Amino acid sequence: MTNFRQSPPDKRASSRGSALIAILWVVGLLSIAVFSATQFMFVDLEAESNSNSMFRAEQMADRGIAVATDVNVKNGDPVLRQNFPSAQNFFAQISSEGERLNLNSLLENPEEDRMVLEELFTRWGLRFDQATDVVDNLIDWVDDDDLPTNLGAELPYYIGIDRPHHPFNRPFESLSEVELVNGFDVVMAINPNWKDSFTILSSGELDLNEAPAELIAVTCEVGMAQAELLVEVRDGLDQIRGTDDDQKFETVDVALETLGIPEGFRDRISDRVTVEDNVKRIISVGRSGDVVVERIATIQYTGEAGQILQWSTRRIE
Ligand SMILES: [Ca+2]
Ligand SMILES: [Ca+2]
Repeated sequence: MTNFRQSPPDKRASSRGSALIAILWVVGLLSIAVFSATQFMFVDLEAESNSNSMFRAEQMADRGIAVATDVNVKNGDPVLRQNFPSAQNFFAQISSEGERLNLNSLLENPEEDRMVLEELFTRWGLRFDQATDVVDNLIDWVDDDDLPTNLGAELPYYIGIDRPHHPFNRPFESLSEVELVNGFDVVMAINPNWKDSFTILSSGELDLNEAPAELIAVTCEVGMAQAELLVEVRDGLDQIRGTDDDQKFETVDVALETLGIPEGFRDRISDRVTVEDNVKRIISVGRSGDVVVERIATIQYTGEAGQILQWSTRRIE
């Protein structure tokens, strides 16, 4: 009897137990479903927040460019660095496009100016005969004839290597085109950052108020010690270019005198240099939260009016 009486409650307990397990399963499955849905929602929200941050960072960078394009604003002016709520800020810098060598200008008068390129390439580590060959090829790429310069490469040579549409026989339209020139790969191999020394957007001359010592030395046909001395004088006490204490040269003649070039030799150099290029490069970095964007605008000024020559954007962080 005792066993009989005890038996039904056990069955009820067992069926209640099974129901409980079933409910726990359902709750478990629901939790997984809710968790997954929430996860999808988080991923969506995160993607939306990233694209918002990207948009805001670009807006910040644009503000920097807008401020820096005011011709009265110079490097070091506090307006070029501004902070805003919600971890948003920008920092803009202005530099002269003439701080680099204008490759098209140097190839316009190869008789006078080819030595600038040969000197630079040998300084980077090419043998003189290698440098001469590369410069011959560069000249032939842009000159409008089909006659090889010394051992240069013109149409017949490129046909021979199955490139019948080269050379272009016109000035370079981008620095990427330079990589197509026969033999230029030796320059790229010896200096992968070669593009940092060149431009095709400047007015033409090297800006002695902004160029690095190496480019001043090869352009002005002086030693590195003389070029470094000019940079030391120019960059002021803090030795940083683009700050308040810079000693900018007012005239090319004064700069060439500082380089120790005798008066009689200055004429042949002065065509290659300037102390002010009206083409400026503005680099503006905008941040919104964790997203950082760099915009570069190259702008040509006529008086206070600027015309954008090139515009690029990249995400840094
Ligand atoms: Ca040619
Ligand atoms: Ca030629």
